[in-house]
Amino acid sequence: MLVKIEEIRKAFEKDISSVKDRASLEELRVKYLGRKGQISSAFTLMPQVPAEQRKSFGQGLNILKNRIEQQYQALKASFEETSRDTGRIDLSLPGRKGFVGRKHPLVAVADEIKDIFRGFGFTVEDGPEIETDFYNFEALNIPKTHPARDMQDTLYITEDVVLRTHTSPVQIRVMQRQKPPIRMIAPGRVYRRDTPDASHSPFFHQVEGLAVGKDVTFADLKGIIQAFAHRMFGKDINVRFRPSFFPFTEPSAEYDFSCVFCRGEGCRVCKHTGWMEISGAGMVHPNVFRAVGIDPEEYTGYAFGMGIDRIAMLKYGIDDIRLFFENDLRFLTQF
Ligand code: 2NL
Repeated sequence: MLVKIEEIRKAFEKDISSVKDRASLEELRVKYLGRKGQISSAFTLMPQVPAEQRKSFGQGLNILKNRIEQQYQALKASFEETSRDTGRIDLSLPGRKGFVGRKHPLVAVADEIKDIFRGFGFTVEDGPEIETDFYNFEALNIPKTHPARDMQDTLYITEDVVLRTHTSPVQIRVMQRQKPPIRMIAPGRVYRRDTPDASHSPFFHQVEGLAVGKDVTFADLKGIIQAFAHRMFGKDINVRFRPSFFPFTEPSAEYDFSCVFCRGEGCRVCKHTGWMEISGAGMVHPNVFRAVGIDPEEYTGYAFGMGIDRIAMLKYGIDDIRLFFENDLRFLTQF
């Protein structure tokens, strides 16, 4: 009958050597250690074993049962260990790509402009997009007869309430509540009554800057605009100022940057002038100071504007402002 034990041992050795996964290991356990498995059924043969062999048969079968148990447990443990990297979850596979959002190009450019001016010691301020006639026009020395006040150009909510046409009202509010020195920018959305085309949109984005102090000069204005151009587009960009007129500045100027595409050589984009118009600037008009209770005999200041949409179009080479507002993912995912 000891031959029977030897048969089970050999069969087990053979079977265990072909176990490749958890399923075949489980089959092995059922076959040898299960309730109706090889070991259990061998024990049921005990009564037929001759009395003198019964003891050693029982002992031999118990030893075999323990060995099978041990080998089974060892193999099971080794499967559990390797399952961490080769089991059902393969951690070496590349992850599934999630949809990650990104900054809208206008937000990216606005953030860049804000960072540059923060570096020059300017604060970043904001204010309401719905303004009264006083903040949007009157305090800025814009006369009642000025074309900007025309229903053709401005979006009116009531006779006295408008969608702001520039971010200047933010500067007016800061000057009302804060004593000079002031160095600030006001970025934000502005509105005009315009029919949309490649270069017009009924809303767009502007940054205005303002510096007020005891002896702020036009040279300071030129220095800041020059330094901004260098930071934004590179050290080889030149800046020029041309005389102009605005009711809220005196003197007033328009300023140009050398073309960011041909770097001033002349190309199709700059119409072979080497220059690109950016916006306007000037020294704050005494009437603006009077409207906010700052003494124009004691203080001077400069102010400037720039279009965020325009700068973003130049930076990325975009030829239609409407692309910024359509939110077509084919456009937005390029940035
Ligand atoms: C432009 C460019 C400009 C200002 C904005 C300003 C603001 C205050 C006082 C004086 Cl509170 N000026 N802003 C000045 C010059 C130009 O924007 O071309 N606007 C028509």
